[in-house]
Amino acid sequence: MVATPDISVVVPVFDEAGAAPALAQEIAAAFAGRSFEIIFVDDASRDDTRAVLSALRAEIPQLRVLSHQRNSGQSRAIRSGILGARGAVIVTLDGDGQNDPADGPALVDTLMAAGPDLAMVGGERVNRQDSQAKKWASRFGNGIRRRLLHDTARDTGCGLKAFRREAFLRLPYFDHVHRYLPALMLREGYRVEFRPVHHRHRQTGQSKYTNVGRLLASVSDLLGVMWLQSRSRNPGGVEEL
Ligand SMILES: Nc1nc2c(ncn2[C@@H]2O[C@H](COP(=O)(O)OP(=O)(O)O)[C@@H](O)[C@H]2O)c(=O)[nH]1
Ligand SMILES: [Mg+2]
Repeated sequence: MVATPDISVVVPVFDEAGAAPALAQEIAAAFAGRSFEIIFVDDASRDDTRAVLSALRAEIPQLRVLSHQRNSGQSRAIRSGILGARGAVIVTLDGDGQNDPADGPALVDTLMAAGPDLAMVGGERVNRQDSQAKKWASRFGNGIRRRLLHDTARDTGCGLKAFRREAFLRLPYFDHVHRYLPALMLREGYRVEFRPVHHRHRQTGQSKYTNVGRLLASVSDLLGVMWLQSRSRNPGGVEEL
């Protein structure tokens, strides 16, 4: 393992024993030739996820596995991974294999080519491979969120994102915060950009979210983020004399 990698790829997983090994191999192949680590965060899975990932460390030297004692959700798992990460650049992607790791390096390159004011390059799923009901709910939710928060994001549910660890650490945490990273980074005074990425069918395992569950959570989350925005003041830079 490299001493201090440039890039930490963080993958939240809950009951993804079927998808995780192939995904870890794909990530290692996609980032080959770069200085990176891969951090899978097992969120107290009920299947073999933990054991499967633990064994895989023998094959993939860059792989680290963090494990929650209690299930705490996708946002918390992402946060645990980022807190434990050593890279200055974080790449997140879903643990079910629906994001294509091969899209990751281009997001990182776009981020690194810009100045430090660009905090994040988020993926936007093109030709999304989900049920019609999920796509419809997502379009509806994204539309409302964008109108209320003015976060310029068309697809915050896309798990594939590259961002600066330091910028993430400045943001507040709440369950499902991973859908509000663009709004919260803009609030902090950063810029965010988006790039089209591929999307694939879920080959194994089951979706952990229902449209109704997501809708209920997003009502209070939207109100909470609007409150955060209303209470934000920005000094436009801090100068030491
Ligand atoms: N750590 C953690 N990850 C989760 C949880 N629920 C979902 N995920 C992960 O979040 C990603 C997206 O979830 P998924 O069920 O595929 O949602 P969908 O693609 O919108 O149907 C996958 O990597 C899941 O393993 C959870 O409770 N904890
Ligand atoms: Mg999925």
